[in-house]
Amino acid sequence: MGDFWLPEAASTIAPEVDSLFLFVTAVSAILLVGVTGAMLYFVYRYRRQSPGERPAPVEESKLLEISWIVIPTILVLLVFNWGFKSYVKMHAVPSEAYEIRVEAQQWNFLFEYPNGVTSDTLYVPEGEKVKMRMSSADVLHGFFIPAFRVKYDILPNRYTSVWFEATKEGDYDLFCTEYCGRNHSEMDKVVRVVSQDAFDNWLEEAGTSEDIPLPELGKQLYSQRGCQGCHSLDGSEMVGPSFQGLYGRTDHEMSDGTTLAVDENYLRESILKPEARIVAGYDNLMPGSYSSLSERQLTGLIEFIKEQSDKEPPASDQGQTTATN
Ligand code: HEC
Ligand SMILES: [Cu+2]
Repeated sequence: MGDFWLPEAASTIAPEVDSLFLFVTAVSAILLVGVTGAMLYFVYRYRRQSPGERPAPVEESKLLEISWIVIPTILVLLVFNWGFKSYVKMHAVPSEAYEIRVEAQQWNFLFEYPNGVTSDTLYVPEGEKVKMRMSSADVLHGFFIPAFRVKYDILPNRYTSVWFEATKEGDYDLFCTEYCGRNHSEMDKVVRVVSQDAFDNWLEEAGTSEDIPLPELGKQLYSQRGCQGCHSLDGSEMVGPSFQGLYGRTDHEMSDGTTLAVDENYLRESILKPEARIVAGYDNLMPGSYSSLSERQLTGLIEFIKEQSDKEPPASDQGQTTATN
């Protein structure tokens, strides 16, 4: 368990975060002591000792001036470089990561695994990269696992994600870190890190529940909600573009000439707000009525569309569908 100073470090990124934190703290402490000490010494050393005394003229010292510019600059750039590298590592989700869905709502977290199992304790296998794909059914929430040193906002109307690799079996805390209403303080859950075998067993056992898996749900909705009337799965053109090979495209052209990468947020927007961006070569004919789909139905459709593609997801995984010219 942790100590008075920091919580236990139980993920691959944690030691990196901690060493940077310790470095910044140590440098700050040294500077604090140095500056305060020099100040106190000068107050004593140069105090006025007789009523008529005036300060001696001060000579400029090039060496001193250069050093108090250069040394702090080096320190600041060091911290920037170090922090930026860790930041990139934390936010570039490895493509092979195991994906768990997080649905936050007032005041609960629900975790959903690829086979459709849902649970309110987050089970993760030790030594495996895990990606959390998160969305909120209502307001802004936060996702924070102190022992893993991961923290990210969960937003309504879009996905955000974090990833981590747990290094030690055990139970850890998970909190919401955005004030989200009356019972915000009750939004705490347990993260249970178990061995890969124990995880597989748990998942299989829990899988005997009657919840149907997301892609299966998406497939049902695809026919029930009429998508199949306008979108084929085999590449053939209908009123709308085919879903075959759609997800993961990085050069998807819009009617205004921009191209974008097709990720989950683009699919989400295309279903909820079809008028926001029109695919090149098509008309704005898609009904705008799908905004009434539940979060789970929407995710099901997106998972189903993803299954129609064998492409890797686009590299930018932090939410934005960036349009470029
Ligand atoms: C009446 C026909 C119609 C129906 C029904 C329809 N769509 Fe569409 N859809 C379109 C058209 C036309 C476009 C292309 C124009 C645009 O981007 O708005 C489109 C675009 C899309 C896109 C973006 C495709 C791309 O290539 O970028 C997605 C994703 C999508 N639809 C999903 C769905 C889903 C899911 C359903 C069912 C819940 C559905 N659509 C039902 C006509 C339809
Ligand atoms: Cu919350």
